Amino acid sequence: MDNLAPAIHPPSGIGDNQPTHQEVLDWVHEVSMLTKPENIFWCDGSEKENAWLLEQAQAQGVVQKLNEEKLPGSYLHRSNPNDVARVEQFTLICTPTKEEAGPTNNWAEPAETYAKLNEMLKGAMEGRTMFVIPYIMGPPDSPLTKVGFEITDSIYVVLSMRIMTRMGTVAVERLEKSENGEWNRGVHSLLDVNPERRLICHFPQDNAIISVGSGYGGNVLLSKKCLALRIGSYLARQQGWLAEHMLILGVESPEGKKHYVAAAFPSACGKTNFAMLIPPARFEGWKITTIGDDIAWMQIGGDGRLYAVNPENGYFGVVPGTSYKSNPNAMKSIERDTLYTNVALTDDGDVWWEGKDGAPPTHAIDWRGNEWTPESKEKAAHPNSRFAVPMRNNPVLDPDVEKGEGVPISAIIFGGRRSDTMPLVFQAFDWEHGVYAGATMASETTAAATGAVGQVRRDPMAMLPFCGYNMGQYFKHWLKTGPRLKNPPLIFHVNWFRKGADGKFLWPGFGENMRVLKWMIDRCEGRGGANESPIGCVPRPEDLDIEGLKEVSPETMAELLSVKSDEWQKELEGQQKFFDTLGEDLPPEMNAQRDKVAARFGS
Ligand code: OXD
Ligand code: MN
Repeated sequence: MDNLAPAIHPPSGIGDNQPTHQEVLDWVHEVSMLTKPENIFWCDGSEKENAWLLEQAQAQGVVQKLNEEKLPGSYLHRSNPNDVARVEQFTLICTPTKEEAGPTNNWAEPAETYAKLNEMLKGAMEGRTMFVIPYIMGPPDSPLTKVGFEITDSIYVVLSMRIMTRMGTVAVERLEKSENGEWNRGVHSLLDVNPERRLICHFPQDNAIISVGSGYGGNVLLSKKCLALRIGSYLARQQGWLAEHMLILGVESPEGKKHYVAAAFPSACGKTNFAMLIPPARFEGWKITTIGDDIAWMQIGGDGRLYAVNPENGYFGVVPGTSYKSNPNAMKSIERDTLYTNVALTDDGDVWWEGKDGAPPTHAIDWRGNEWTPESKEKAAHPNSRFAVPMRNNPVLDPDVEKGEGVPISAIIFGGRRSDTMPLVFQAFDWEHGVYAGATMASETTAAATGAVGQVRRDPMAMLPFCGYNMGQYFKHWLKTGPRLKNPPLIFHVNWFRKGADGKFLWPGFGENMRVLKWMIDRCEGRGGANESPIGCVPRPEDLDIEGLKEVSPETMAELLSVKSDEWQKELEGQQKFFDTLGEDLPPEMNAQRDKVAARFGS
């Protein structure tokens, strides 16, 4: 754990790469006058710096080196047990008016919040080192790329940001060349890692973030959820692009025809697995490649298509359940250069988690640092334990991942974790209907955020915890984007998680999802049959290639693709209730689409 680790003093040539940009210098000076660190460490992202920081982090017990033969270049970090997930109730959007943040966000008045945070940050870094991390989000030569600076007193944050972003001199250079001078100010302090003093605050108008009291990735790697999604979505609306909680993958046919697809699923619904999918034997010659596993920034290209970049440089994935069965490419990616958080440590310096291939170890140290055996009641790894790994480790990384203009998107997929109601897949009739399908997305909750697990909650476009402004305005921005596209992507909705009467999943998921993806690609190419149902175009069983998929009987297939009127009456009521909470900003098109579905059901 890195709570209150004392200051570290680098030798000359490390930590002294201070930029000359006056605004950055003034801001760092101001924060240091408030937080009173013992020293300031200017990060440059170099190998030399990283090696030195890793030594210090080990000496301070912040990370532990893992077995070099089994997991070269890999480390384990344990977070404070009270600090293992995002905290949505303490995540604030601080816009001048409450209305701008909208009813789905926790709003706080900016001036009052700054005052409160300044009070909390007074002297917060005394006796400690303040790190300044310059980073960019996006490929170095993309017009979408954004510059950020994060100040932190956590060495774990520095080590993680080096994996998750393009960090160091590249950001300083980009800022020097920038025409609009736009850059994000992020301040993070662990304080005393006290849940009572934990706040993740966003100031979209100031392009600023202040996060205190947590050391958990989603709350403190300010590049990711805070900048790339919450502030990003706010900037995207102003600047006419889209910042979305979506993976991006490439699908290449044996003939070499390639499509790119972006997909939004709520946290811990298998985005990383889907982004690295290995097609089953039946699809020999098909290739899936990854552009990104969590976030997509998309803009309209000169040809009127939607183009996407992945702003990140690494993956911050959920570990439990990752195995050679569920995601062989992730397993290969995390064999080296990986920073693990809150997994179990085996006696030979390897890592273990529930759902890993093979038998559990007979003895391990669990994520809390306690002795663990298979008889223990506690989990060995926390359900939201994570890996942070550079994307270049991914064996199926797409060759165009660094392309500044991005990759053209043929299809957008929305999906959630639903035991019933939602068929395996359907296609929206058009862009507006697709926006409604995204706006009404719902999912059963998981361990990626604190709170009850397993309850259905509406999570429009998987952005409920990440939209930095009013959700109704966000839907409007989506609605406006469609007509600006000459050749818009088709929009689909999937559900890998439907269950039968026995409570078991009906669809095997993982690599077999290729079969559904193939149908979507067929639809993009003007092929692929479907039935027009009240909720959209649903494939008939014969439209999906399920050859070789023995575990799915014709009855199961029929159940998976069924659209049941009684379930949908309930669903439409749930949608209505959600829409009602969005108040006057909800675009009328959303209720109109809902009414059309009801009318198609004849109600
Ligand atoms: C994540 C999340 O960590 O969505 O990606 O919670
Ligand atoms: Mn996510």
